[in-house]
Amino acid sequence: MTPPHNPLAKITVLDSHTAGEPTRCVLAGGPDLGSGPLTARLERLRVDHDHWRRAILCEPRGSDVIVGAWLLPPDSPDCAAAVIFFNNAGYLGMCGHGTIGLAVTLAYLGRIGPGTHRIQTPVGTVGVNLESPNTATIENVPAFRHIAGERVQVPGYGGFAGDVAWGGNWFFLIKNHPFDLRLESVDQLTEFTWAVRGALSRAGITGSGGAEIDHIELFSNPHDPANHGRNFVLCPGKAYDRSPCGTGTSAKMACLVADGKLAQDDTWRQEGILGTVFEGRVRIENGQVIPSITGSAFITAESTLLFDCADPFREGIG
Ligand code: PYC
Repeated sequence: MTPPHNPLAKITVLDSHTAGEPTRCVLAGGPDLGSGPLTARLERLRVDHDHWRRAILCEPRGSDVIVGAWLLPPDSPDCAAAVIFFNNAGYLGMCGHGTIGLAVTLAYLGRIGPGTHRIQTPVGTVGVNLESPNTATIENVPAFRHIAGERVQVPGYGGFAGDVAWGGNWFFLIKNHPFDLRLESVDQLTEFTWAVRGALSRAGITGSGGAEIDHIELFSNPHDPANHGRNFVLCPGKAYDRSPCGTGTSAKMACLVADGKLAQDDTWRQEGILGTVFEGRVRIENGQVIPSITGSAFITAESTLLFDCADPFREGIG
């Protein structure tokens, strides 16, 4: 008799969205990444088990928009958890919306309570203050502007100036452009920002140490006067961030501090393309800009992903 199903594996996930941007938190199942420093475990996932990233996030079980948050035991006793963020294209250093989603997920599971916690990420330990079951403030890794006003020639569009900044990922931030940042224009915004990314790469414009700039961020005036600015962020796998982007807001605040336009404890209300808002602040410590981002997340699903040996798409499409 042929068995009806032949599961290769089961992976338990909890899905949430933060300001509209989804996060899939991997709770159990999947490969053993061993122990030791988180960067070594990320390397094991990247080199030996990358098919699991695609299987969990890409179609037919996921989509280009989802960011994965692989929950792991911390290797430091003062941390509540460790996490590796990933998407349809690869791995992220940090993820602001994802960390808020993770905090709300851990609260939903009863693994953390109200108050402050520390979470390890591959680019450093971040702080989380769980303020309510759905709201958290994260304290990010230090952010900084690497290059101010770099010009790039974008084929078909012309020349644009932007700042190169780190907010846990590398960003190119453009203020002056001809586009209206509204949902109806996302195809046009995606094509433009994708062209900017290609132009930066061809021109050899990078973050420090030659790091690829894989997030492009456009700014405009906010639609809601209660906010300070609106953004559109293109993520590395060509999906746009539905949220105002925590690492992108961190990079923006580092540029504002460098320009003398934001000081410690000022509030920066960053509106995203859906109109949702992250509230940002900075702390300056030993000359470093340490951003905080407050946002809300909601649990959307508790699921078990099944991977059948006979399924031609068990490792995802793409
Ligand atoms: O919130 O930092 C963020 C983020 C990065 C990519 C998608 N969201």
